[in-house]
Amino acid sequence: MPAKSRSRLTEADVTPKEVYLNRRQIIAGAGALALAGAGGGATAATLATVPSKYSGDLKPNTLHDITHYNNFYEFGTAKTDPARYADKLTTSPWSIEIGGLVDKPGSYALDDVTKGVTLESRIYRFRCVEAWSMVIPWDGFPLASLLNRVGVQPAAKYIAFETLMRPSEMPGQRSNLLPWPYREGLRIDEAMHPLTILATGIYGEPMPKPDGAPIRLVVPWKYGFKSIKSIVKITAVADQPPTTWNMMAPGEYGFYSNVNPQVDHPRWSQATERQIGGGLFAPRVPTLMFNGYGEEVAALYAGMDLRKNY
Ligand SMILES: Nc1nc2c(c(=O)[nH]1)N[C@H]1C(S)=C(S)[C@@H](COP(=O)(O)O)O[C@H]1N2
Ligand SMILES: [Mo]
Repeated sequence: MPAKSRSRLTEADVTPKEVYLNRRQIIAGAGALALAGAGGGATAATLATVPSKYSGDLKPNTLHDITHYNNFYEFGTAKTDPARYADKLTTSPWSIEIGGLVDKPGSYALDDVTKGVTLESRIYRFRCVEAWSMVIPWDGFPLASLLNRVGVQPAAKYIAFETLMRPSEMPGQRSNLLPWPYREGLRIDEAMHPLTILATGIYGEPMPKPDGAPIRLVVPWKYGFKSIKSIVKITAVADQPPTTWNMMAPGEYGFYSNVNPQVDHPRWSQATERQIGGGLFAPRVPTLMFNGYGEEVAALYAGMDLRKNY
């Protein structure tokens, strides 16, 4: 289980600006300038968000942890590379090409995607396939609401996503570390599930660049790599789309990649996880089936062999 709050923090405690500022002031002691650089949102307007019933009673990691321990290979493979290099990324203007089997295909400006949308504060567990975890207070909206607006056609069985390809600003893309652009995909019922969000912020501020500004996917019951960052393309398709880590190592990273403590990665156990921010001597904690979201999502996989469909 993720750290339960000793002081009974809930989403109501992290959403208000005062609390957020308190966190920032605490973090400020550890380097306010570095934070502003990495976060990129230090002077931007606070987003208006409403609490969500999906947040539960989780204690979020600090913004410093969330923006300085990242996987974003477009900026390098070290956990600190995104904090060092992502500030160069231009995130405005930004548009998303929405196409494939939809009624209203087109290139949508980010403002049009978010206009009139209510942002919710979703405090989610986040479990990387590398067996570390965090709790992140995302601000976002259901992917389903966007998909419904563009009208997904019945023939569409999957949704495919792509990250920006811009080697001039993303130094990792100058090597062929991964087959760029980074690609991910969901089955249509997973994409439409209310827990699946497009996030545009964290802690009430615009999405920090190391976390996938300006807009990224968050699928909390799956390993972190499914939650693709800095999205520029969303396509409704009939067949299961190719996805980056599955292309790289199909025996290690399946298309589904649901968090599952009973199915080990070929090279390490998935039974437990290390909580980032827990300190050097914090014991590992058990990993939960579907990352603790089984009540909401287990039915999506009824009758499927989760060892085969890992
Ligand atoms: N475009 C892109 N998206 C990505 C990645 C990446 O390298 N590139 N890394 C993934 C992995 S492995 C993880 S664990 C999460 C990390 O999200 P965070 O840095 O916001 O915690 O982003 C995922 N999305
Ligand atoms: Mo990951």
